[in-house]
Amino acid sequence: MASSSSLLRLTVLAVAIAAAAAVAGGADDGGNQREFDYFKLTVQWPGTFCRRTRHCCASNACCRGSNAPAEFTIHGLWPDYNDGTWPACCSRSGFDEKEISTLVDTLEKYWPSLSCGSPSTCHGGKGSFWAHEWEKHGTCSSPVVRDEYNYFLTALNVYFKYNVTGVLNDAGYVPSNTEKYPLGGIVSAIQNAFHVTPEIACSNGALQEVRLCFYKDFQPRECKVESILLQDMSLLKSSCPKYVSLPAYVSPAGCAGKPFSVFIISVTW
Ligand code: U2P
Repeated sequence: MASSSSLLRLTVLAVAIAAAAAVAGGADDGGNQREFDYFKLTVQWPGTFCRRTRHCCASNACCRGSNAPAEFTIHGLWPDYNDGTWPACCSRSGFDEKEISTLVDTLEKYWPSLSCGSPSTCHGGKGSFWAHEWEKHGTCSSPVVRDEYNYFLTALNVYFKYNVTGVLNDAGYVPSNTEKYPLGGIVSAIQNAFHVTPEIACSNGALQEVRLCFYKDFQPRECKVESILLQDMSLLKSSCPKYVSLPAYVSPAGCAGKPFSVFIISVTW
């Protein structure tokens, strides 16, 4: 018969193994991650992002010269928890570009990669920006978003419906390499349009990302529950100064729109 101290040791071991499995869930099959609470659509500003481009490549939309994106583009549609954390890598369902072949042209335009790097995917590899977003976030979006195709299509639909670029332009916040705009004014413009407060992220004083949150039926909601809002006051603590820039796109030095001219030739012929 087991002594009470060995029973205790076994219990402690079992609890430790269970806890480790829960933390590691994202890296494995993700089966033990609980269902998410809400969605967050994050859009990024190419004018800010493209300033950091050091070299060009065909996969980087910053390198498209005059055809580079002039609107906010999608970073991702992320399932999140109310406590400010999020699940990741929820299944072994690897990215398959064939499944979204009918969406590729639209995704190239509105959900392009803004860098040449290959981000990590969930199971030890590297892949495209889309592969990263699907494996890390898309796989955690069920049961609302059933499969890869539906995940990308849903993100596009929400992005088109909640047009951050249009709202900011209409409020007079247009790309400029000389102006600075009040962060409060930008937030108010989005609040007035969508009746929720966005999260805003900046890089070196320039607006980099706008994040909008949604219930699972894609009605807009606040990103954080009130108690968390009070705790961290995400806006006040944001990476943004009181006045932010919205940089106009400048072709990255040394890129000279090269991959774009290759693209033109293939289209013309
Ligand atoms: O903010 C840095 C990175 O953390 C991930 N993130 C952030 C907030 C959130 O609500 N959910 C979330 O997943 C993003 O990771 P990525 O998709 O870029 O790998 C975000 O960029």
